[in-house]
Amino acid sequence: MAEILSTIQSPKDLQGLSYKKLNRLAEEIREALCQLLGQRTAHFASNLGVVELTLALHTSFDFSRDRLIWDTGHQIYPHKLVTGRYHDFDSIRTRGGLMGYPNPDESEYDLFMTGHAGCSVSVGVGLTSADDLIHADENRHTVAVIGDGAFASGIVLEAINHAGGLKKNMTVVLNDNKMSICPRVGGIADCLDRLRMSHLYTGLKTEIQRFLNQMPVIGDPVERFLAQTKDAIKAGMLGGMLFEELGFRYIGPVDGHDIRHMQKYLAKARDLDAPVLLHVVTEKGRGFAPAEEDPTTFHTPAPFARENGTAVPLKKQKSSVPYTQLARDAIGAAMQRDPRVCVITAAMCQGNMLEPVREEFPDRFFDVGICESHGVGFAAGLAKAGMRPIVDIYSTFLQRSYDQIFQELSLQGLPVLLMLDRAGLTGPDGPTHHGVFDLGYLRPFPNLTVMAPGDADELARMVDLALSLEGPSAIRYPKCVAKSVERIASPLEYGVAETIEQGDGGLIIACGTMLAECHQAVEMLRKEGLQIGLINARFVKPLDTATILPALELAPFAVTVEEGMLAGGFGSAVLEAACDAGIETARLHRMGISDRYVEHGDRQDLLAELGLTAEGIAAECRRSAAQSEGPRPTAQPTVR
Ligand SMILES: Cc1ncc(C[n+]2csc(CCOP(=O)(O)OP(=O)(O)O)c2C)c(N)n1
Repeated sequence: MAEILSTIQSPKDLQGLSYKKLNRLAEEIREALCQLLGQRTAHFASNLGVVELTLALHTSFDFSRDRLIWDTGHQIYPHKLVTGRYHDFDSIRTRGGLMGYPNPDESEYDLFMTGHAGCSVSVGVGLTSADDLIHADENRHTVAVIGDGAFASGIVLEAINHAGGLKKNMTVVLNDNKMSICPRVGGIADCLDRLRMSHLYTGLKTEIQRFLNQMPVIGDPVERFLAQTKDAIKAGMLGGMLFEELGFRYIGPVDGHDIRHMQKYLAKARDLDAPVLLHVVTEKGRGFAPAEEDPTTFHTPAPFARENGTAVPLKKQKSSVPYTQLARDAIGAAMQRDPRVCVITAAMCQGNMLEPVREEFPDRFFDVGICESHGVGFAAGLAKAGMRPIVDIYSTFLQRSYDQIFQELSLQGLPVLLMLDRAGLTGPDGPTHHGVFDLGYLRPFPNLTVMAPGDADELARMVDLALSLEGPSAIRYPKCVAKSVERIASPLEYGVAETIEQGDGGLIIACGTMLAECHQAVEMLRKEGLQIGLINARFVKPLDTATILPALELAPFAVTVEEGMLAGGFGSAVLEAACDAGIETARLHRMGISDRYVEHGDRQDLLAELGLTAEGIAAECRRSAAQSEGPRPTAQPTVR
């Protein structure tokens, strides 16, 4: 089936192809995408939507010298397929295989490793400016491709402001498919909706048809349609003028599935002496009916088989409950109990599994779009006025809000709860998405309580505790099925760790859900005759020095275990506390992620490579036990 695609070694091979062949190639690319989704979870609907756009871009420019930046980068699969990676495509998102995002190590056509939304225009402005200074005679052109969801990020508006002022020629292709992962939100979304209705859009007829179908039956639909279309065209022109006022030339809306049409406007954009916003209208999920109908589910669907145009899930949904769901349930329960509690997501309603909460509490559910920094600032305002906001954002994306956590939350001491989902290794998305920096970036704030549930049973209790606090707090939990660690659990008390096992052969201090692996390691070692103590830290800040330090002092060795960067992390906190208390630290070993980026791959495989499994932890204990001189004689701990 991949008759043409299999012959494309580089975009240069696209140059001689007729439109008929390019359109056939588009079909083959879609087929390759569908086949991949039979094998594993991957980004799907966004990629189906940009097939023609990708071909138009690569036939209009030579990106071995011109510059192409894919914003976010999750829609890069068709680009990978035509830039020499067709034969490796099956390996995408697997350990050692192609990355699911742009990766400069894979191809000269991937300029930046991206993964977080909103970076493309800033980077593009930088490239354009440098090319003007360094490669002035080479006439390189920069193109940033950005979706309408990412387009509303604050950083994009900052970049547009800058580019409009610099007035240098570059092209921002706004890929407008009306969707973020969920339907896009906000005033810019409304503005784009009206722009889509303006006269330049060649797909207007279909749009009219859809529009009429959606009209309520009261009144005369045709009359109402005409009135609204007139308004839309007027507003559309004004919307275009908005970009013009900002210093951009606005072209569009253009049908993003018409290669010839896009080539025409890309050439126009290249030749204008100004930054250009090319507004391209595409359909997310294009070419596969189930994805067209439900682009949210098909943003990153689980593997499926195609049967008569439908998608049949291949794997049974896991029946076990992930931490994300426990978090969602705890949030919902808190909102049920307390009308001051509200929840904020940054375009990740689906990923955060918050749909039922959105349904039940529409007034207290806020999707701020891909605007994490605004989300935290917004929460601060809500808290100041008396609400109890919960900001539910993936660990990696919360990094975007660092200054708001500092200025608007911590400095004000406001009671906002940050829920850091996907904290730890996230698996196939890779280094752009691993949530491994949070402990390092949250620990320095003096009044921020930082918790990490040791197991399934602690998460909801931590949410309740956090909501009872008068200051800011954070709870981190990973992307995995929630496990329970069998024990008689002690009640959750503020700032108090839980001692699960006593043992004079050594000590493990577990941070967060590493507890289950640590617990298993203790059991394995016990069978070998090594009695290891186990502490479930529960609190990263404040650290329970009253429990941890005496145990540390008595133990022949101690190991801290965390799913995150070692620099500034939980182990560092223990090390600092020990050092401050004058306890010898040579026998304290920290397990976690050393000074490097972790690649993409199956989460469990990645953890195993890092030694963050029961076997790995047990092995570290055996090594440490062998190095230590046996139990130390000190009877009295010096710190209490
Ligand atoms: C800073 C940041 N927040 C959240 C995400 C998660 N995310 C990945 S793709 C996506 C939707 C992007 O929508 P859009 O830009 O319109 O692209 P589309 O998928 O519709 O083509 C989101 C929210 C991210 N990658 N980066």
